[in-house]
Parts: sequence; structure tokens; C-alpha cells
Amino acid sequence: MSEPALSAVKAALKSQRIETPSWAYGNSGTRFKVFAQPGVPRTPEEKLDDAARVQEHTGVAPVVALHIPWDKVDDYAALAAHAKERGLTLGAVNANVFQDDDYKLGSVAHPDAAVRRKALGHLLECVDIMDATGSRDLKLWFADGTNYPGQDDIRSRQDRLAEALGAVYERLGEGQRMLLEYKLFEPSFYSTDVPDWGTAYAHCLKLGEKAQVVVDTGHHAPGTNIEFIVATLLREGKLGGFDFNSRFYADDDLMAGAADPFQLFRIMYEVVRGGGHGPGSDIAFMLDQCHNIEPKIPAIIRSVMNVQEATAKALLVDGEALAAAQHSGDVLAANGALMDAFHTDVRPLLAVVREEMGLDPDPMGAYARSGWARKITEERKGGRQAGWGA
Ligand code: LRH
Ligand code: MN
Ligand code: MN
Repeated sequence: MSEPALSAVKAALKSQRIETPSWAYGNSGTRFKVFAQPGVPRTPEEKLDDAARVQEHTGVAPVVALHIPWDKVDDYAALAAHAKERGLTLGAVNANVFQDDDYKLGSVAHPDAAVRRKALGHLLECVDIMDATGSRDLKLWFADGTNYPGQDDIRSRQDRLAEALGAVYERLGEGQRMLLEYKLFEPSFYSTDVPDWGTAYAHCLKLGEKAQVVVDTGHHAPGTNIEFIVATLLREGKLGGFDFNSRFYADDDLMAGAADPFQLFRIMYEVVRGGGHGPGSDIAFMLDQCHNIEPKIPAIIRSVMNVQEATAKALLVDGEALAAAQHSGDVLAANGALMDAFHTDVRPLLAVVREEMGLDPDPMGAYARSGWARKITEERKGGRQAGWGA
């Protein structure tokens, strides 16, 4: 690779921004058991303190997503100030209309107008919080759906959903966006009200420019070609962001790039190919994971590094060789051009990038040596559950 081309790759890697989720720092588990770990944060402020360690060692994770009410505080501007003091900003505000008895049959698509009003009230409150935190994005994931055929009217539920989304959209301020996340199934098993990118896209298209689709990599059927969805949404100007995580079976929420680094590379290649990486791109690269059996801060550092590695490989694809092979119909050469990039060991390149950024080239080692894990284990007693797996 030529020197200017390599500098461009390095610059792109340095400017990358990966948003970490506040809930990944707290205790979590499955529906069977939440495993408490020593030293986990007791407050949203302490989650930010941990996120600052991830930023300190990676240099590309200065944004933290909130989840309301898991990160409920009295003063959100003060929380934003706490973040700022640590070199962080507050990212997407994730709404929660699924952890309340009233939402047994849904939230914004519930058959009862009173429940719908309550859910909408929460979504609007989340926009108020965004005003205070300076967050750009409201992230919406709905557990709404049905378990049995005939349980509720599928079309009416779409109408109710559209009405609520319209009301939230109207409330969005200048520079604010609404990111609509889809998920195939769970907790509803027969029908889900936003099950796929097509449904999310249809709603976002009607709403307007500030409504964008979020691709959570764990929210598809096995075998789904996620990179095709990414390419399509990018092409339509409707890709708002990612919730990265790994899955083997369903919504496993394992570390991004752990289960299938090749899939993450293919996704990042489509992002780069579609102009979704680098200056001028509004795509939010978020993690949405839980660390149930592994220590959380190093797991988040590892996830950030996995996303960086996939991005570096995507940036290294020889576009000219690939295009030439594609145009001449040379299937093997075209596939080879992509695989060459995937098989490149980009860890030495990323070590250089980190050194040029004034960071330790080995983020995992640097964190282990920092003494932070010992400090929080000694200082924090009675860490709080993230809110997940309750
Ligand atoms: C549920 C979910 C979803 C949200 C997150 C807060 O599936 O993982 O992806 O983004 O909870
Ligand atoms: Mn998600
Ligand atoms: Mn999920």
C-alpha cells in the first residue's frame, strides 16, 4: 500500500467513534441468573468513570449511551458535566417501555389508549433528557407484539405505533434524531410490531429525515445477510446506526466480533463502501452488549478493539483490484481481493495508530496494569444491576 493510502487508513481509524452502552458496565445476566461482579458501578456517574477507562486505553470510545430509567438521575445536565470532566459525551438515550406491569400487552401499540399515553409520555420525557444531556439520538426499541394468532389486530397495532412515532418525531428538536430498532422476536413470539428492517424503514420513511433505522447485529434470523441490509439502508440514506454485538443463537449480546469476526468485517466493508465511515457520516457505531461471565471493562475494551480490527480490514480492501475483478467477471479474483483484506493481521497497524495517538499500543495490557480493577473492587461495595436480566 502506498504511503498516502496508508495515511488515509490511519486517519480514518483515528477518527473512528464507538459508543459504549452504560448497561454493559453494570451487573447483568440471563433470565436464569444475574451474576454479581466485584467493583461494578453503583451509580450512573460510576458507569461513566468506567467508560472513561475504556476511552483512556482505546482513544476511540468517548461517547456513552444512556438507558432510562436504568440511568435515572435528578440532574441530567450535571451527569453530562460529569461525563465532560472525564473527556466523554453522552450519546443515545435508550427509552424503556418494556419493564412495567402495564406493558404486558405492549406499550405504544397496546390496545388500551391509557397505556399508550403512558408509554408516549416516557418517550417524550426521554427527549427532554436529550435536551439536558446534549444527546443527538433517541433510540427506540419496542418489546411490543403478540404471542398468539388473533390476540390483537396486527394492522391496528401498526396504526397505533405510527401515531406514537409521529408524536415523538414532532417533539424532536434541531439536530436531534430518532433511531428505530427492529428485532425479529422476543419477548413476543408470534408477532413483533417492529420485527425487521423493512418495517422500521417504512415507518422512518413516512416520518422524515430525522427518523433512521438501527441495525442491531443480534436481532436477525440465523443466516440473514446483514451486510446486504446495511448496504441497502445506506443507499437509501436511512442507516442511523448500529448496535454491535455477537450472537450464536438469538439475541445473545456477546462481545462484538467474538462469534463471527468475518461477518463484522463484511458489515464494515459495506459501511466503508457506502461512504458511511469517516467525516460527514452520521452513523452511530454503538455497542449493545452485556458481560455476564467476563469482567466488564476489559470485555468492552476488547469489543472496541474488535470493531477497530474489522474496520481496519475493511479500509484495507484494494478497491481498484476488487472493481477490476468484478467488472471482468473474475469471481475468484474478486472474492480473493476481499479475503486478502480480511486475512491481513491488522494488529500491528492498530498498535502504530495507537502510538501515534499517544496511547499504549496494547489497551488490554494497559488496563490490566492500570490498577483500576483493584481500586473499584476495594472502593465500590454493592454494585447495582444494569437493569437487564432482572
Ligand atoms: C433488547 C435490547 C435492545 C435494546 C437494548 C436496550 O433486545 O437488547 O437491543 O437496544 O435491549
Ligand atoms: Mn440493541
Ligand atoms: Mn437486543
